[in-house]
Amino acid sequence: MASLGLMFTYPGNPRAMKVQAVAALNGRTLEIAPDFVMGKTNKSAEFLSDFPLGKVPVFKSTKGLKLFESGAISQFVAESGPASGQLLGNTAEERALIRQWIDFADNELFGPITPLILWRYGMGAYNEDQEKSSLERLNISLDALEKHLGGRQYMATNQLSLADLSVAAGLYWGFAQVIDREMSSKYPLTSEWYLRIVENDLVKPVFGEHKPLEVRKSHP
Ligand SMILES: N[C@@H](CCC(=O)N[C@@H](CS)C(=O)NCC(=O)O)C(=O)O
Repeated sequence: MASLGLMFTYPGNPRAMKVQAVAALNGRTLEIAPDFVMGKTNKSAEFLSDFPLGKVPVFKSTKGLKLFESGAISQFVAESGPASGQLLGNTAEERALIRQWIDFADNELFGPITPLILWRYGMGAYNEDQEKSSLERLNISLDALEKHLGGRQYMATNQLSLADLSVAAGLYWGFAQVIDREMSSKYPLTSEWYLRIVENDLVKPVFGEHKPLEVRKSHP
């Protein structure tokens, strides 16, 4: 089947993985811009004239639609195939619940996790106050997920939806750098659910093998 379009991103970007997993579940394909260089391509005049924020992922559809924000790109890709009902919801209630978890992932997971991982990836300075407050925020979010997942297989409906992919993408860097064995043992349902999503047959080739973090890096 013809490609839906071209996505610009760097390798290992969970926001782009979310989009690619949506495509995989929907039986659709999209291309990844082959020569993209983070910090260079996305700051070039040509890129900025299409996408002034200079952030990735961004997407150009084969029909010329230009999209930034991974949530909007995911929605477009989800709408473009036979699993759109599964991914986006079949009723007003399902669509609202799925949207709720998409927003939760952006605000309550990417929000606290980003400052926790930046210095651990060597991309910023350690700040003790920020580390403490971000960990507190992350624990509140994980407590909420753990309570919600009691008796549930999936985040919003009874099948894998964009809610699951968005929350898994939001936790991807967290499980890579922050949520180590000790921390994840406090959140068994969330940890099991995360594996259920990232090890789904269609999702796994996108998210890659999950390698549990033994002990997170402590402050420098
Ligand atoms: N809300 C946006 C966030 C995009 C974003 O922050 N992307 C980062 C990389 S993961 C970026 O491109 N940063 C470059 C910059 O801020 O200059 C989305 O979901 O797409």
